[in-house]
Amino acid sequence: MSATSIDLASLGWDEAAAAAFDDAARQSPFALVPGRVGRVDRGRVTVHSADGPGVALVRLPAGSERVDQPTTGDWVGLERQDDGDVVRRVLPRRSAIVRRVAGQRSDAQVMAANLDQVLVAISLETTLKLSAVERYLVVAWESGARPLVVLTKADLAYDPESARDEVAATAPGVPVLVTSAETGEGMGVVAAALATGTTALVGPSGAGKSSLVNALAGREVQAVADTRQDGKGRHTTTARELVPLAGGGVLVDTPGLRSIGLHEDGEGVWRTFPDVEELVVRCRFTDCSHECEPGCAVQEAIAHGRLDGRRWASWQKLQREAEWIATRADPVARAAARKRWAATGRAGRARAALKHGRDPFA
Ligand SMILES: Nc1nc2c(ncn2[C@@H]2O[C@H](COP(=O)(O)OP(=O)(O)O)[C@@H](O)[C@H]2O)c(=O)[nH]1
Ligand SMILES: [Mg+2]
Ligand SMILES: [Zn+2]
Repeated sequence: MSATSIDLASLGWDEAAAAAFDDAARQSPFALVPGRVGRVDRGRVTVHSADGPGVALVRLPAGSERVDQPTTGDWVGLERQDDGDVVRRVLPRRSAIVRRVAGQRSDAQVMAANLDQVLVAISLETTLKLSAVERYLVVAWESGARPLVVLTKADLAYDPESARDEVAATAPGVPVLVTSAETGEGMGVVAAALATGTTALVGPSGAGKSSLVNALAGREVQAVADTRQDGKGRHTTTARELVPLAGGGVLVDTPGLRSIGLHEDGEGVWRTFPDVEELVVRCRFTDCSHECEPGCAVQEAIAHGRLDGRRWASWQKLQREAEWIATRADPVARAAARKRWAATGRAGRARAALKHGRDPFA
């Protein structure tokens, strides 16, 4: 345990965290101090507390499930023992990026917790994959935090501005920033956007996440992949996963956030595709497959160039995937979902109707 005392606020401590900690401390038979989880290893975690970072064992109350285990970004109640610290409580999460590893709910794996923003890093070095942007945005919205897209390596791009416009059109309501860790372009704007709260960086390996963290921190806190001939970064083990920034704000950069899948059939898809959902809601046919019915609002929009066919296909794919994941564990729900897929989009329409305060089954 280091002797330096640090301010919990620099770790993202706020009133909500304080209230959750007071609750947990009152209920616990142990004397607890607050801390925030950085790195997680098997049975041991690195916890940042007022005394600095330290390794702790995890001993949660009986009956705790896998989803209850501490993860990067969690606020925990720490018991100080003579021979080391013990995590006794994981405080309730206000948002989280979750990966479902198997069908059962108890197998869900929480990758990062208590996020205010999710930064989707996309490299401009290679051809833009808009469907990948959409997939990460679904995951970001699903977490309960606000998404933000950062296009990296602008110095290697032929036309960064038109790439930005293309992504902005694909990400309605989401800020899209262009940066280069190499030249420093756009870095001030990103720093300002991340100056409050906790931001997790997601995106493919090699997108430049660790370079972004280092540029923002103003020092080498994350290992950056060696440049490879094929232009792809390779996975490098990272030492720091919770990085407080000098100007405020906390960054979360973990290797686990490179290839996250969809979690469940929540709001992520319609938040990512408000334009598509609106068309689906407007379509006058209750059982429309939106494929070939004359007068279908979706097909009309595609025909008139108001909806990109690529984006429509992307919505269908993510929508089906989300429904499939949500129903894997439950054969009855799965059968119902299969029926719904026969009339693609009905679920989305129902959700959108609910969102607008209408009867989804009217
Ligand atoms: N030219 C250029 N290279 C970059 C930039 N950002 C990252 N890179 C390089 O891209 C590779 C992958 O970067 P890294 O930060 O490790 O990506 P991560 O896997 O997302 O963490 C490394 O070789 C970096 O040096 C940039 O803005 N410009
Ligand atoms: Mg990295
Ligand atoms: Zn239709």
